[in-house]
Amino acid sequence: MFLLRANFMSENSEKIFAVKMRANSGKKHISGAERIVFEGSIPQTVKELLDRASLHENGSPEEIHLKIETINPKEIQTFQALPVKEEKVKTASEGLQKIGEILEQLGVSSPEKILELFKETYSMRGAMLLHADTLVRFEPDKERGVRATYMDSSESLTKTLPRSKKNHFIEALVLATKVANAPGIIAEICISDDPGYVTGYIAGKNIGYVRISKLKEFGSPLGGRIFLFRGNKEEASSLIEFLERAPILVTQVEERFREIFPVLNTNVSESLSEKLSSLRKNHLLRSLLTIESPSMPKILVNQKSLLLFSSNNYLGFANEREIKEAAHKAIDNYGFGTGGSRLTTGTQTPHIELESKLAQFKGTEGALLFNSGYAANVGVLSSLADSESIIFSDALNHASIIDGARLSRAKIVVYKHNDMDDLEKMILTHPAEKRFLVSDAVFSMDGDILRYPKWISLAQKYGLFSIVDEAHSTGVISVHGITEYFKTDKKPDVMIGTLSKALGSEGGFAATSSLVKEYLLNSARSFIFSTALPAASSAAALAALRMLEQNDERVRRLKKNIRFFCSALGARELNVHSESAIIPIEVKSEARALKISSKLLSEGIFIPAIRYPTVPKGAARLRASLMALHTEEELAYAAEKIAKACEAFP
Ligand code: WAQ
Ligand code: MG
Repeated sequence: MFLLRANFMSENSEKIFAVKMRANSGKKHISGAERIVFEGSIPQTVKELLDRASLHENGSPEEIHLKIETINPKEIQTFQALPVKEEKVKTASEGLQKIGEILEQLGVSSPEKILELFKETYSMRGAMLLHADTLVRFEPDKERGVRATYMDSSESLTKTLPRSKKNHFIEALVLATKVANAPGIIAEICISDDPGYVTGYIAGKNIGYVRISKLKEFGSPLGGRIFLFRGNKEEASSLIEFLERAPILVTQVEERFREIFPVLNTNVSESLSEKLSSLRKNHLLRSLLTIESPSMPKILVNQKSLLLFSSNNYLGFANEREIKEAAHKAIDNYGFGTGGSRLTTGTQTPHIELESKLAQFKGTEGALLFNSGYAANVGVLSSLADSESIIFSDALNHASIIDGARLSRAKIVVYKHNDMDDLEKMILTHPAEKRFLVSDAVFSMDGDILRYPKWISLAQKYGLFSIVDEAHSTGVISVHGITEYFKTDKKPDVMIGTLSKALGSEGGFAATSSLVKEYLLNSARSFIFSTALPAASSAAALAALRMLEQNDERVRRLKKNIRFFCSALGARELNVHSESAIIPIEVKSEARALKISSKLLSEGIFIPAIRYPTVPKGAARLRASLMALHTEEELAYAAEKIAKACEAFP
């Protein structure tokens, strides 16, 4: 202790400062933190504290208070961090009971009464200062409580640890060490007021820092601190003086930290929660919606009926009697799980039947099933292209194409969205032995259609291996997809597709030549290392393909709905255009998109807000997708509500 003190003095060319930050929104406290640092670290420290103030789960602050004060190095006292012991408990009451037991060991006669007093600490900014035996309170200001302050870990002086990350444990240990060393204190009990933090502690000079894994229910904002002491009124005042004035540095905090947290895990989870708060702050946090019914125009959410404009079940096949019966029958004949990957023991008759049907449907020599459209793109691109290849990829291609291209290690050349001049320029300026051209047939976020005739002629002119992803085109822009839509015989080398959208089932596929199919079967890792889809999925898709070929009525109804909906929106001055079932309504800002979408939700219409990173920042939109089964009344009603919601949030 003396050595360290001498050290500060010899370095007194550099002054020492306390830097404190407190952020609030009106009367609501949002966050607070403090540091003790050398003068040179002030800018960095201020930056970290400001970042922290603006990134708190409690909300964004209206005011941030910063206070920077010099500290007399001679007054600084140092204490070794309390030893830490962990108590894992299952329930909060078990945790509180642990505290009761420790208090009894300390000779406190009424632990339950003390714990009950936490009800009163809830609204306090500081701690309750309580006589351990008489339970008399000694805070001069009972609403505020007593605050321990002017303290930090000694490491922050000598190292520039990146400490912007909120670390409950480090800060609590520093505070607990100061409090435990205060004259007359016998223990401190702490429950966080943070709804997401249920770990708390009891600490004292004789008991150390006893970390208790659960002291309250997750989600509860109840918390507080109670300092227990023994002494008279005068002793209480000098105790308060010490807590509120004496500058303290705590040594060995990092060491304690490493003792209880495996280094990596802690850093990872800390950075995860930071990333999540930043997403929340930028209106980019996602969560799940639970639907209690089939994916149809009307769905049940929380037992409430909603109009759904966000399903890829374009033709309604996901809930079609004939198709469900085919799946039931397959379950009866083949069971549900397949028990193996396709190359080991997972191939059953319906897989083979479906593959040959898909080949016939797409007019290719063969087709290979994958577990999803995503798996198909990833598998096909990563196995066909290699580090010597170039992949020319549309700027708005789906994430699964991007991921597959990245996995292949090929050079990726991105050309402007649907811009055939730019594509040709890129082709001319990027020579390579093996070149691939890949595009969505219908772009998933904009709903526009690939300029296929020009695109395929460029591929053929320059000898590029061409891959089209037909996820949103098959059964939508025409029965068979993009080549039929443009009435051309020129086929790409591979057509990727999905069974999970218009076909109402689950899985993906690649329709291609026998040669490519055989190669994929031997090398596409997402194919090789996945358990085969249930036979029921194949049987359902097979039934859907048959229905689709027998009668294109659903496709025609879907197209009619698209035209009707676009003109209903157009009549209300929302200019939208689409020939696919995806109809984007631009709203630009992420916050506005969320507001409009939640207003619509409150009116019983589900249209999701699509935000970064799915679309570029500032290009947020509502993305309506239509089904053949929507009625004109439903479409007209939604168009009216959408237009009104857009007006309500300009
Ligand atoms: N001095 C006195 N009391 C304080 C102070 C302070 N500097 N700061 C907060 N309090 C009081 C106030 O009433 C709060 O409502 C309450 O304590 C809880 O504060 O090992 O996050 O900042 O992982 O919410 C415990 C860490 C974290 C356990 C505690 O406290 C662990 C925490 P919070
Ligand atoms: Mg808190």
